[in-house]
Amino acid sequence: MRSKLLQMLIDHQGDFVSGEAISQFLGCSRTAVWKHIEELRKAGYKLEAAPRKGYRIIHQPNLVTENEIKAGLSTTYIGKTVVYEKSVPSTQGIAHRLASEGAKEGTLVVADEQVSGKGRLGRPWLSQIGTGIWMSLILKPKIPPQRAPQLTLLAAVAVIRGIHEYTNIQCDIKWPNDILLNGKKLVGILTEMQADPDQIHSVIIGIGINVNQNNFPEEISDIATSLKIEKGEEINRAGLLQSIMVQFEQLYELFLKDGFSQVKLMWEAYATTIGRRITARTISGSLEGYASGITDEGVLLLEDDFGKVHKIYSADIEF
Ligand code: BT5
Repeated sequence: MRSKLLQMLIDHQGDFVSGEAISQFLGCSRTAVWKHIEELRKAGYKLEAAPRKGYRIIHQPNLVTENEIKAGLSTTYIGKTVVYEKSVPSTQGIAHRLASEGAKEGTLVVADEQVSGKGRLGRPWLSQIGTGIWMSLILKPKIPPQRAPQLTLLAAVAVIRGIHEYTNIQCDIKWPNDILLNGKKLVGILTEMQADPDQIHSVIIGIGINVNQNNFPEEISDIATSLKIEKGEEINRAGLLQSIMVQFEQLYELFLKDGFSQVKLMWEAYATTIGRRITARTISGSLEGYASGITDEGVLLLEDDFGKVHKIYSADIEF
């Protein structure tokens, strides 16, 4: 109910909405409206109340709580169930637990802070409080487990398009899971799976987006950037998150209906890795060569100096 009230006030931004209109819209008493308004104030909203005029929003805090994400979210199922926590070890852990307890497809776990955010191969993901979008999305696609990596690429396209739609900033993709802005890392994506050899139970897509950081801890200050650093202004995190959910749902529906080919074309259009000379550092050593493309499974093809094509399943790429 509070997210409906919030959406109503946001839709009338600047204008008063009468207590009567709100109580009719929500189907509750004027006293209940007043209680909800007080709750929003406690959450950091500045709301003006005027006799005979009603209420209006003066200031919205930059939050990613359930109410903010749900207010005005125009998807059917992606991000429609939100589990918000202020501080967690990692949203991935919570999403894994919820998935095995039967959470619905599209359930989104979001936190303001992760104290042990995870990257790939046990690396850390630094997730400072209140600055980024740290989220894990639960999917239950009926596809063979070998196709799950395609969802990492789909997620990257969804995030790029969502960021562009909301901020007009154009980023690019570095295979397989990084989104870069002006050559620095803006987004990391971590895909994990609960599956039997021939059947997926859940795919957990973890996405970390640097949004409003002014600076970073020393260990990543040379390689990381945020939307605020590049754009010079603060970005509303819930608005951006909604924009990404909308893009995600459209692409995911396309993927389930028509397969990977269209998503692959979009991914290739955003990828700076393809068509360049690269070094791929894998756990079994380094390979140098020309990145000629990706396969339908999202595997990177690297042609070495002897013309031999190698399939790269997992690696760090350097240009
Ligand atoms: C990734 O790993 O890029 C995947 C990151 C996924 C994070 C999300 S946040 C929500 C969900 N919950 C989690 O616990 N994880 C997911 P990888 O490619 O291994 O990159 C990790 C490397 O990126 C680190 O070793 C650092 O060098 C760098 N790094 C760490 N934090 C960063 C940040 N905030 N911004 C940019 N680079 C960062």
